[in-house]
Order: sequence, then C-alpha cells, then structure tokens
Amino acid sequence: MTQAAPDAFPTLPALGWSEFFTDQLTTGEAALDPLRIATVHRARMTAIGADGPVKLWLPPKLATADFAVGDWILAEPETHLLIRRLDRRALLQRHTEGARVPQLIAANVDTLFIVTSCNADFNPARLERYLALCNEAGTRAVIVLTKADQVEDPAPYLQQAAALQRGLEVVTLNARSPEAATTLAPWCGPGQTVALVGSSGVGKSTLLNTLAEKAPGEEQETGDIREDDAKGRHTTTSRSLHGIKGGGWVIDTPGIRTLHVSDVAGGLETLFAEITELAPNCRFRDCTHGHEPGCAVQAAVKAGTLDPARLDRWRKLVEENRDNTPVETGPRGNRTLVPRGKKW
Ligand SMILES: Nc1nc2c(ncn2[C@@H]2O[C@H](COP(=O)(O)OP(=O)(O)OP(=O)(O)O)[C@@H](O)[C@H]2O)c(=O)[nH]1
Ligand SMILES: [Mg+2]
Ligand SMILES: [Zn+2]
Repeated sequence: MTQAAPDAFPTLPALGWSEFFTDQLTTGEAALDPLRIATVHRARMTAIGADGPVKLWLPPKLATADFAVGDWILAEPETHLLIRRLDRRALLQRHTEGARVPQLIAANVDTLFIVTSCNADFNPARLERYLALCNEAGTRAVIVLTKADQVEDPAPYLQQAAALQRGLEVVTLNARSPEAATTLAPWCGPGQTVALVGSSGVGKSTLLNTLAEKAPGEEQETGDIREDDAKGRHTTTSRSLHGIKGGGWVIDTPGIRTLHVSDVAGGLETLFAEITELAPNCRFRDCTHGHEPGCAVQAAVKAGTLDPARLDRWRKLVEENRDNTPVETGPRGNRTLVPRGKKW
C-alpha cells in the first residue's frame, strides 16, 4: 500500500530495454507485451514488465531450459502466454560435466560481478576461469572481494586480483553494510543489469539483499559457512532478477562448485593479453612456450617480467579449453566434440 509507484512500475528502458530489442519487433507484434524473465524453474517462469511482475504461460513446444534470467520475451497481454524470445545482447553460459547443452547463467547482463571473499575462497586460478567465461560473452567484469571487514588489510587480496587481467576493476567491501551499494553504484543505475557469480558462501545473496534493500521477509536466503575452509552450503538454488534500490537490476545465482572452461579461446586471449602479445615474437609460429628455442614468452619469464605461475595457469586453461571445445569437422556449423586426451 505504501509502496512508491515508480519502483513498482518500471519503464521499459529502466528495465534494460533498448533499441537493440525494439529493432527486432515486427509490425504484427505491436500488440504484444515485452517482458523480462525474472525467475526460471523447471516447469514455470516469472517475468517483470512495465506493469510489474507476471507469471508466464509456456506453450507446450517451449522448454524453460531454453530461457535465461534476464532474457526479453514477448507475451500476450491478457493471458501472459509466451510467444517468443528476443535475441540476446549478451549471454553468460557454462558447460557442465556430462551435459550436452550449456547451462545458461544470465542474459543481457552489462556487468558481471565475480564475487570472492578475503579468506580461503580466494583463488587466482579460479578467478581466471570466471574471467575467461565473462570475456567470451563480451561482458564487463568486476572482481568483488567481500568480507573485507574480516581481515586486517584487504589490500594484498586486491593487488593479487587486479594483476589477473589488464585494466581489471576490483573492489573490496562488506556485503552486509549499506556502503557496499555505494561502492558498486558505478555499475548500477537505471537500465543497467549486473549478475553475481562465485562459489557458495562468498556473500552473493547477502550483497543482493544490500543492493535491493530487501525488507525483512522478502530477503534472499543466506547461509553460514564452514569455519575450517570457508565453504558455503549452497543456500541459493535458482537464478533470479531483483530491482536495485538506486536503479538497475541484479541477478543472484547459485554457487558454482567447479567451473570448467570450454569454447572460450577468445576469452583466454584477452585474459592472458601479455602472453598473447608476446607470441608473435617467438621463432616458431606454433610455439607452445615450453622448451622451444627462441621463445619470447620463456624469455620474459627469465627476464622476470612474466610470472611462471601465470604461464603454468595459461597452459592448463588453454589445454583444457582445447580438450573440451567442439571442433569444426565437415560442413560449416556441423560441430562435433572430438575428445583429445583428458576429458572432464
Ligand atoms: N562479515 C561478513 N560476512 C559476510 C559478508 N558477505 C557475506 N557474509 C556472510 O557469509 C555467509 C554466506 O553468505 P551468502 O550470501 O549466503 O553467500 P552466497 O554466495 O549467496 O552463497 P550460496 O547461495 O550458497 O551460493 C553468510 O553468513 C553471510 O552473512 C561480508 O562481506 N562480511
Ligand atoms: Mg546465495
Ligand atoms: Zn613461445
């Protein structure tokens, strides 16, 4: 009753709608409602439109697995029957062990907040995996270091994270404190969409509750972590979209156990730009930067300008990506998975 109308009824641009989506509409679709997917469950989906939240009806031929939180769809205004999904501006997805189709993390995200904590969760090799996935999707990445209030000095974590990719933005915060919203404000605001990803227990849902200023009872559930290794208990089990108090939208996701890389060759090139840029100076065009003579990358390691641990991690990710990525065989677009050595 006391809810302010502007919050309850966002305009389409405030919801993230842009010309990219308008351009996809055909004349026959003018009477349909554009809606943004807010939750995806096995048998049901909800969306948010200019008139607030709605429950969608799915025609039998459509499966919820084909939709991501953040997607724009068109629905019939009266019945909320889903007609079709609009093309995505960006899609964050990952390949999971044993599954043929990738798992959709979130769609039409402007900024991905890769969340880790100033504790035992912090792991440069794991963060690099998230960065590769994010680069591949063409999405801006920000590393968010939570639990800064739990350590004397968060600066060493910040420095290590900032070194993982050229120009990478890193922030430290206390996800429980309202100040966290101010720290993240540069990436939020009307029309902006951010998503939270990371291990279980790093504080994604805590941060969401702070950003959305959720009232008691409407909060995302949070869970405590194990004392010994800082691991969470996988409290959040589905993805969902929520309004940020100062404008914009935030997507909460379940904690990821293991992030495999697949189909992210371009993302790895950006992540490891300092290695990518040295490669043309190697004597051999197909240099593996191992023991070849005239290797510019090995020369950089010897000169102390490239961390050998970073080169080891580059090699591991490039090999894993090659092992897991389908290769073109035969007609264009006819992609099959050719196992090479170790599989997942
Ligand atoms: N002191 C402190 N505690 C935090 C911070 N962020 C999160 N926590 C606590 O860490 C625990 C885990 O937080 P959640 O928000 O449930 O973590 P999550 O990332 O959503 O975890 P999953 O849903 O399991 O993936 C809770 O007890 C939070 O109160 C922080 O910045 N500082
Ligand atoms: Mg959670
Ligand atoms: Zn080389």
